[in-house]
Amino acid sequence: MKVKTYRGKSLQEIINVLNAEYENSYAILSVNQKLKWKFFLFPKREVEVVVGIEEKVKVTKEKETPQNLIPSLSVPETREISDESVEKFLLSVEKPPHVEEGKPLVFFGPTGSGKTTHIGKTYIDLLNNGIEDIAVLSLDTFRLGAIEQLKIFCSVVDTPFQIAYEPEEFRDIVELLSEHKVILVDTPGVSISSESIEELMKFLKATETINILTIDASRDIDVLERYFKAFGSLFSGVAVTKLDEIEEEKIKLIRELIGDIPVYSVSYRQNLTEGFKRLWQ
Ligand SMILES: Nc1nc2c(ncn2[C@@H]2O[C@H](COP(=O)(O)OP(=O)(O)OP(=O)(O)O)[C@@H](O)[C@H]2O)c(=O)[nH]1
Ligand SMILES: [Mg+2]
Repeated sequence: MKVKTYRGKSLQEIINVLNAEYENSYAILSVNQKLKWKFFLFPKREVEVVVGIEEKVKVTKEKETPQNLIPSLSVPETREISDESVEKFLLSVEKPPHVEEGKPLVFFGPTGSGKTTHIGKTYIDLLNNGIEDIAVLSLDTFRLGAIEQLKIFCSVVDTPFQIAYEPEEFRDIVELLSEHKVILVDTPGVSISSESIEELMKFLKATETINILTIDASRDIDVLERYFKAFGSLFSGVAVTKLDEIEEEKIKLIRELIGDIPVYSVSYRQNLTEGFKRLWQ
């Protein structure tokens, strides 16, 4: 399955194009509506649809695509970090060691740092690179709706999804899923408080995992520094999110902060199908 983003004036318009191109072999993963300001006064409504498409289906009527409905890569967003800056950053950082098959990648970090989005982006990136044998697991049991987000995503992309409420359950589920090439684990947001770290530790001790501290690049450097100190003993690497929300200069500070800690992946767009680079293999 490939995942693509379409933008147009209305959902119906996008559906018409999808029907013409892919008949029934697509699934809508998410729908968003945005107002785009043009010439300051006149907002333009834009609908953004993320779609999963069966790869075997051939695009038959390409010519019928309306001019105003172009796959997202060709639509520039208002605030963009240059790809060169991201590339430069990625070239300078430490690469993570090879990830053993079936070893869970646990994304943990502060609330709102982009963990769940990062799992979605990782999933799509793997899929687009031919890796389909993926399972998703969530420890995110505290927040209403938090599980739903991933559960719906997994059901649409037809991927095993499990929830672990207790450390022992986590260990058992990981064992059960160990046949999968990649296991992605979402977690509840943690604060620097020892209580929330201890809670997470119980799970991480239950089985062998690769723990990835997910940091939001737009947070103040001293706040990030505190997270590095608090979680220092816990993680094998970092995932850096929201690089699109910072000025070019700040990338250097983030780079300094990371030092020789391996960077597993970075994201620099809110959208699931864009702005993501994975360094782990
Ligand atoms: N601009 C931008 N926004 C992002 C990026 N990654 C995530 N976001 C946004 O950040 C917000 C929080 O993302 P989540 O994935 O829900 O964060 P989380 O860490 O799972 O949050 P909790 O589960 O509440 O701890 C959402 O609005 C995302 O769309 C990114 O790379 N760029
Ligand atoms: Mg989350």
